[in-house]
Amino acid sequence: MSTIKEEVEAFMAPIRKRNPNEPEFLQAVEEVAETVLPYIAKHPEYKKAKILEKMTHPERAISFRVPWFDDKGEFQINTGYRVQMNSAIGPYKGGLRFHPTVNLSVMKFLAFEQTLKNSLTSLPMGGAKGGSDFDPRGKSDNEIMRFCQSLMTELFRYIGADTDVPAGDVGVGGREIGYLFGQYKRLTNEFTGVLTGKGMSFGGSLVRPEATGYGAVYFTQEVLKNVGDTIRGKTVSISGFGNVAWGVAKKVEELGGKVVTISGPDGYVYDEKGVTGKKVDYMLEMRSSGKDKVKDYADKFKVPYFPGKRPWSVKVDIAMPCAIQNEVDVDDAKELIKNKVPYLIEVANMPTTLEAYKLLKDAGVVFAPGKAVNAGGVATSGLEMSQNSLRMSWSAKEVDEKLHQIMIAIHKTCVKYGYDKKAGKVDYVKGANIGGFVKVADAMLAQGLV
Ligand code: 2IT
Repeated sequence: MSTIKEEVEAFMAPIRKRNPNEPEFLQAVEEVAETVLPYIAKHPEYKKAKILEKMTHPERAISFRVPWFDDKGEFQINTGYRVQMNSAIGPYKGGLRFHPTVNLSVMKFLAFEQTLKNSLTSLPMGGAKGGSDFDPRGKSDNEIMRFCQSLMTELFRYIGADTDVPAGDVGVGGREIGYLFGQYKRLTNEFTGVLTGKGMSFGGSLVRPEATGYGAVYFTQEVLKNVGDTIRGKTVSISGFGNVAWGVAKKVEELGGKVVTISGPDGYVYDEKGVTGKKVDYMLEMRSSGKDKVKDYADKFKVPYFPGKRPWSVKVDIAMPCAIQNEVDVDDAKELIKNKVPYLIEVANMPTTLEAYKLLKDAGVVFAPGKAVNAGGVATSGLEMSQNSLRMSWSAKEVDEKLHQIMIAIHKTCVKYGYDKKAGKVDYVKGANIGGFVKVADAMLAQGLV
């Protein structure tokens, strides 16, 4: 009998060989393999059909040139991507990211995570991700528009309301979705629900802007409830100050908790009194300024600012990384453990390195993975698709209630597949990975060798 470690190594060896120089993708696959392989061992039908192996091959990975003129009239070129990972349970679905760190590895890890995440939502959505290494920082509105139009001029031939439905992610918000939608409509002469996160005047859904953050806090509520605890009175550290961090801050305040940090690429701010009220709205102002830094918050509200630092050394009750992959490393994990932070709730996609996760787990920190916690964003995109198909729109209350129920159900799924009787606690990583895997795997089995 081989150990789990040996089994994971044997599984990973050909994947490493096939995907050299793709550390993020390999990291995401390895984390899933560690928990799903032992499950597959008890389900020979998945093993025989090589379901998990197949899931690591994108069904299609597209990369293309995106030429555009900047405001000085200079020629600029970026790379655009769309990785269509898995369409077993529905049309491809997942965000577009504009960020200088975007490359094929990042796209593939995100598309792989998205496949399991979308399955967890219980809605019929396959997994995809796309974007570009374009850096929106400091770009004018016209430059953003020209870039979006050029990207869509190539992307439009691969997507469609029943084929692949992109949305926003880091660096892509309502403004970018508007420009992308306009160009798609112009090229195809069709007004369809081909993108989500649209403006309210052209098919968007209420609560979609708040959904990722709200969903994350609803999930956190369930995690706490499960151990007889609540958010009321808890201090929370968050990283980032974008759309997701904003939604988290709003909901934490509403439920009586207190967010005490936000961060940007320039450093973090510590606001002992809490990021509340007008200060939450100011996050949006900072975001739309395009400056990508949080020092302005510290200057405006006269709170301490720590340049070049991440917020994980602050002693809090709940740490919620909301920014980007691998933003919590081994040193950060040691700080969190030293400060006895009881909960690490991932809100970004894979914000914790594999090594940091293992340290936190061994130290008994309750750890919830991004693919479960942040699924409320894409779930509400799924609700936007439903509304577009119905040619109707639901009230904010209706959407919020559906979102809340979906997050409660995802938590239940995590408990179902992740509860460890011997330890008397839930392994959320295991629960989310197996819970997401099963539905996709069953659909893949049923559809044969495709
Ligand atoms: O990571 C994510 O789940 C997203 N960026 C949202 C994707 C979507 O299709 O709404």
